[in-house]
Amino acid sequence: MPKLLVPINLAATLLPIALLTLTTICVAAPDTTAQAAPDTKTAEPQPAPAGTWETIFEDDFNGATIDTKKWNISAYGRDNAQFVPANIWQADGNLVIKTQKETFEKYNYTSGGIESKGKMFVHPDNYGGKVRFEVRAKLPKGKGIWPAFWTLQNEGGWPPEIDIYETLGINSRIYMTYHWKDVDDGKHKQNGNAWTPDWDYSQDFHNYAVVWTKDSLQWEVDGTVRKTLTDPAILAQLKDQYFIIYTQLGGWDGNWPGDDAVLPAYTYVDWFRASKWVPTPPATK
Ligand SMILES: [Ca+2]
Repeated sequence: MPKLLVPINLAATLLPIALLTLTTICVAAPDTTAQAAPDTKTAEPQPAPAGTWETIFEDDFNGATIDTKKWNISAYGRDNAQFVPANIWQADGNLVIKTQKETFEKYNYTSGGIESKGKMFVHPDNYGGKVRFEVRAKLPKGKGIWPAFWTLQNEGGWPPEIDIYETLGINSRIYMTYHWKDVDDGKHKQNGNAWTPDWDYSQDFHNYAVVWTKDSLQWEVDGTVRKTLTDPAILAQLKDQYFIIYTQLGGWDGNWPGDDAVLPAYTYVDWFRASKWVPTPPATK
């Protein structure tokens, strides 16, 4: 590459805001090394291209009622609880999910959830190759409680599945998992990690997100990457994904049976957003 003729202090000033412009300047500068021996060095690492996240779907949960143009309200029994619409509502700018001890048919507990099947779903192929989905939530704690923000195929079938967060009420870990079908025998496989923050997810709101490209899934908590899965072969199973926000009872690692004394428990979700990555066009002269 020709020698950069921009003073270093000026370059440092411009670098964060005009990398692409600088690249243009670099290429256009007079080549004072033309007579030198060929440069056999390997290419320098380049910064990630600049760009912005643009919202595809969002819900700030600030209205008086749940927006059923965006969400279906869950009303089915699953694992240890029946989901009932009465347990989910909006108040004080949040989606609220109540999980309680209450008999409903064969279930001894009720809880609630929303899901966006047929209403809000994404695939990176339809949004420039890179999408991100995120919620800001405050999650309940206590033995037996199992909140999750996760995705399923809009066309139906399982797996695959992306679990952006799951928590078990018995510990402080954030579980981040991908589920898929083995490419050889079709059996369910999963790849999960549990990250333990130095804060308590039940004490405040935190942001939980996944960035999805055809090559990788990247889990973020409060904007920091906590898990990356790079495997295009198994990620190719993902079709359009819709979103589920709910609180279940159960889980693993001894979280069930639960402790009735921690109920009722409340999950709060401040907002949900799905975005697409839009690279900044190269600067032109
Ligand atoms: Ca809100």
